[in-house]
Amino acid sequence: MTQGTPDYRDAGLEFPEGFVFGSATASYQIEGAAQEDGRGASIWDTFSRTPGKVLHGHTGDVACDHYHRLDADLDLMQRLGLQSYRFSIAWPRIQATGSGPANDRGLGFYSRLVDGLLARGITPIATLYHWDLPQTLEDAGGWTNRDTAYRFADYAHLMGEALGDRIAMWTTLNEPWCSAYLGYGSGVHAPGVTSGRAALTAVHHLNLAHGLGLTALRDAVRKPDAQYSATLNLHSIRGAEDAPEESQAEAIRRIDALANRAFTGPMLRGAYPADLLEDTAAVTDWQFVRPGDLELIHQPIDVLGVNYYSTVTVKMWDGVSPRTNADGHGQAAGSPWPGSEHVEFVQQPGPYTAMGWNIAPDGFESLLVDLHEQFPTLPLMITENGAAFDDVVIDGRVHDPLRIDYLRRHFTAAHRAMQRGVDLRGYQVWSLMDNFEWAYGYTKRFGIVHVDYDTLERTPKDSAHWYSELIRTRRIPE
Ligand code: IFM
Repeated sequence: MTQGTPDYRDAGLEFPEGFVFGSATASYQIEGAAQEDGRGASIWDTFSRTPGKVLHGHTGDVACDHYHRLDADLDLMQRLGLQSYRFSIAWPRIQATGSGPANDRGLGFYSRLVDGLLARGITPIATLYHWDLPQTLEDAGGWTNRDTAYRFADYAHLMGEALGDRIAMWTTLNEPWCSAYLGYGSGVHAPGVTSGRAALTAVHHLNLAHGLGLTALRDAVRKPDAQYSATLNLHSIRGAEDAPEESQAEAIRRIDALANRAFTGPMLRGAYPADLLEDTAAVTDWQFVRPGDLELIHQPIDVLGVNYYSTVTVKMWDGVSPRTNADGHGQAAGSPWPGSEHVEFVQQPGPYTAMGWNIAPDGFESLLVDLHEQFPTLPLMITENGAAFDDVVIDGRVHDPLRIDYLRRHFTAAHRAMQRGVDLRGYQVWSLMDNFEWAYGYTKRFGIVHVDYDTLERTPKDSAHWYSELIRTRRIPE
């Protein structure tokens, strides 16, 4: 914290009635049962089996075995007092190859999940795409192929028909930044492509999938009060103080264009930012944007989902200091910043989580306030926030004071943002349980519930009890 910055440990702050407290997970990270009931292969099945891509060769084959432990996990959510549960649907469970009729056994699982939530008084929030693209679609080009957006719309329609009578809030995509830039740019995520042009092509087709998917959902859903959203991991960007002001401003503008406005522009304003097109002109001519696409993408949404973990600090590379990749996503052969590879991500002051990400609740508050200023009438929902730490079970308990402190400070930041006028509707803590953390395999624990990967036993951590108390009282506990 710099001098004069609050420590974000205010006690007793109260959240308003109607604010929805929940927790989040994603299909590939928890379900397991990777070959069961007609599920097809996803790009993460392929990627995790490719030597060297995921730490220790971990895969999602078993994960938390949530697929087989559904009822017990639902009971756990109820015991914790969750008011909402944000989960994602594995597209290859519904359409093994990414097209064609829906697989009834796949639908059956999500139908039981939704019914189980409703029976326990927990509001279902469903994400259609949290990175597990059917491998067959990737074989045809994945998100670099325009057709994938149309396949996504068909899948969205199937889900709207099947669950549209019960889902309270739909999210089209989770963090398309990761799908595009980590999947096709740096290659640290599936499918592991390293091409700036492919990454930007994927950005557009993901945006198109969002628009087409929303339209298809709206067409199929028979629940008039259902809400529609997309979830973005918007970057909270700071300038490196040791750099000249122009260097900071230029670096911030470039990263903001690639990370944030490449999505908020088309989705919320109906246009790609002119500076994004200029910055990336040497990488692509954006001819993949066809006439009429922006109208298709620019669909009304009810809520914008925001995922926040930490900040990034940038300056223009001065040719002297070694280029670091301190953005928390690891070193990679390719770049996740097409056209702006000369922006330097500098080491940020701690403290850090086990991911090496800096803990910065002030960056959270400013991101929310900034979003509200840009889109004053758009309600927001925190669809992910949380932290990984190296937790251990001792005598049946997991003491995780660092996670409690992280959550306390970020709930405080969210509350402060609300005091400044931000229309924040709820908060889904990442994650309900420890799970498969993508390229890090099972080595990073984000859960408020500990999972023993040998026995698959669940143990609520101290943070889970702390969160239960927050939900029960609507006040940040002392
Ligand atoms: O685990 C991920 C999640 O799948 C997407 N958002 C960030 C989390 C932590 O890295």
